[in-house]
Amino acid sequence: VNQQELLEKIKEAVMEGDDDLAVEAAGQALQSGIPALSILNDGLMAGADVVGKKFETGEYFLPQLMLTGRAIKAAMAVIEPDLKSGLAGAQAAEAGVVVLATVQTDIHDIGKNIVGSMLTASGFVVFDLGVDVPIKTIIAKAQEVKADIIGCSALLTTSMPFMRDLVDLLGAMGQRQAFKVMVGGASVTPEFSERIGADGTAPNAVQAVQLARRLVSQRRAEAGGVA
Ligand code: B1M
Repeated sequence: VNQQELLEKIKEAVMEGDDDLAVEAAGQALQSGIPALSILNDGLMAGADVVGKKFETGEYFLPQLMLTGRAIKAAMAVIEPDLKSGLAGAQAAEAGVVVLATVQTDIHDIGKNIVGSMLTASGFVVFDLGVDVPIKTIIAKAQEVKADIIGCSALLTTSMPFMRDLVDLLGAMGQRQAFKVMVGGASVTPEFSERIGADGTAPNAVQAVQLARRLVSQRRAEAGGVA
């Protein structure tokens, strides 16, 4: 079987919501030398996209969405160690403090969890508040732990406006400069991030780590060049 076929097999396992097959195919793909990030992006997320579209058009229903979620989670357990070790140089010094949450009304957490675990593997201290978290709770935690970054995830377009509300609320509290705000999730685009006044977004967990590193250096430079 060639690598393209293996990625296709992963995609199909996700589409069928078959967690055993997803685990088996992810393992085979790793063994054949496919990078973990490609398994995530071109296999798991590609399959999720197809299921999402079929759900939208009424061809699939909620149970299929749930099985797909389960299959992605199962395959993630296989590729996560490789994803983490692919991250260049976990820093000895604390890379930064991140408060992470899926915003209120949204319970999707697979992507957020991957981002959280990649950040942790890269030396960040991550406070993961879970799903459906009110923006006030997120801000309060960020203040409590003196976070460098507030990271918000949302997959529902109806949840995304809460990210804008969070940025606005920080502004109203005179706290906008206190934290960098990073947003993400399947429908979040760089344009959206800019429009709501966030500090950036990333399409996947590896790029989220790179962004977080950039934001922390910016923040430390702004705070007076103390790196
Ligand atoms: Co839901 N769902 N779902 N779902 N679901 C979507 C998001 C949807 C796009 C499917 C579709 O119709 N096309 C659609 C939203 C439509 C819209 O808003 N326009 C949808 C819907 C409608 C719903 C319900 C409303 C269905 C219903 O009940 N009628 C319901 C919502 C419940 C709620 O939240 N209140 C619902 C429920 C569910 C399940 C619970 C069954 C399950 C989630 C299980 C779980 O998370 N524990 C589920 C699933 C599995 C999906 C799809 C199929 C896959 C999501 C996923 O896990 N992807 C999804 C379709 C899709 O996304 N294409 C869909 C894999 C994951 C690795 O990718 O989360 O994008 P992702 O994360 C990536 C990047 O986005 C990025 O890095 C991650 C890793 O590389 N990233 C960040 C994520 N967060 C980041 C934060 C950052 C930076 C990067 O900085 C802080």
